[in-house]
Amino acid sequence: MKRVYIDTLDQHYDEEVTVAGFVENVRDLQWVQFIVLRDTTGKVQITIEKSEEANKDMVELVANLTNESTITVTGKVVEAPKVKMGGKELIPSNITVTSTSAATELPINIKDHDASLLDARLDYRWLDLRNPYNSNIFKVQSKLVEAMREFLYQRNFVEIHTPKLIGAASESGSEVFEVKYFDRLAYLAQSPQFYKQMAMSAGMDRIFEVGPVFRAENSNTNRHATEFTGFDIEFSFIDSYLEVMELEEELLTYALEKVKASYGDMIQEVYGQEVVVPTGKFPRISLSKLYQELEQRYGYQVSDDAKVDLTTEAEKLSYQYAMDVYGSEFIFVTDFPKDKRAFYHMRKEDVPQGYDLIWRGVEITTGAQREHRYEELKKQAEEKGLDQDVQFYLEFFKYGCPPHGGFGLGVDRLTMLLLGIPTIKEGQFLFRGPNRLNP
Ligand code: AMO
Repeated sequence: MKRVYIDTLDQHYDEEVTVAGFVENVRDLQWVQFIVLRDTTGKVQITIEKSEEANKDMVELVANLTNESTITVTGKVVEAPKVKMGGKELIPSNITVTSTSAATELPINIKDHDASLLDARLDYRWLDLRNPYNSNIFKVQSKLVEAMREFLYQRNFVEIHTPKLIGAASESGSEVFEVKYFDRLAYLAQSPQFYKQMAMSAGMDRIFEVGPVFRAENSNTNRHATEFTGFDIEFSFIDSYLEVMELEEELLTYALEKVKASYGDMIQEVYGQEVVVPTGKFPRISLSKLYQELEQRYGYQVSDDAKVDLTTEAEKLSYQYAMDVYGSEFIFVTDFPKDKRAFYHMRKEDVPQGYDLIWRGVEITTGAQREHRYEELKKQAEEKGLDQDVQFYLEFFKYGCPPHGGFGLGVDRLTMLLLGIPTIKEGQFLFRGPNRLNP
């Protein structure tokens, strides 16, 4: 089928074209019938004069057409200044119904994204995503990921694909899903961490992966999912984790610039969010200094026990702090205590050489320089009681491995924050959480 998209109809006045999409609405009046046809780029009115003898069959077809059926329409594009939908209409010579929607009433309201309960919307996600407010989220997400990939390709990074079925728990040993694997157990990867480091040991120098990440976390928050898309990067021959932070600054600045150029106006108009492209380095602060600042400036107090990590409230307030003091939406937090960080983070004077990056008050990244020296790494794994679980991983470091570092970004969180949507459930094509495995 030689088909044109609705947003290009302006280039086809007085020509005959074919369009295809969903029937958003049908009005059957005494003398005329109107269809609102929707494709992924927009909507157009199709007008059928009932009195025209040639339209007889078409008129009958339209009289029985249900909303959300799919049709293919061939017709002439004509200027019609009075028509609200772009000042044009399509006068059809042929309409073919390619699928019939079972109901005139849908199980959820797809015209107003706020009208139905979120759970019902997720149950009928394929209908929910027919609302452009919801599906445009993925156009933006796609652009964001494309831009990040592009940035890395330009810098000679190689995209790899690591297995998600693994023989031993990765990272921490907790929060891991077990799966039956023939007559034994396998696990779903909690991150590509070990394999991206293996690529460093393999001499691949600079790699990244965009792929599924599984976490058996029973968290019902607006930012947690049990499966999400991780954007993971690793590169070799670094002197310090500061280089990892620099790469991330550049990557995000590049990606936001590209997203703004393509969708900045739409994001402002539809989601009410400005895409702010960072203009310089992101501010950096140690965890303990951050707590001091939050207390002094905003009276935020927590027990010393809580100060060993970022509380959700501290994350939120760190956004205010970064904006008030630096005019930055991003802030790097460093110098976490070693028992709160992964065993594979390199330590200097016992301080893990890593960071969290907070954007608009939510953690989007953990990154670090890794411990690449076999003996040290083994010791750090033993300290956390993980040395048995990670034995296969320790092998990667026995036969030489360059100093390296990297970070992991959550694509779904980035999407949610970029568009200011209230929950990660809407930033994922299909949300997976403790209580949701369907559709
Ligand atoms: P971390 O566990 O911090 O680090 O994960 C990296 C980023 O992934 C996102 N994220 C999540 N998104 C949605 N739901 C979740 N349950 C969830 N958990 C994490 C966040 C987070 O910052 N291996 C390290 C990364 C590295 O050091 O390279 C890791 O996985 O945006």
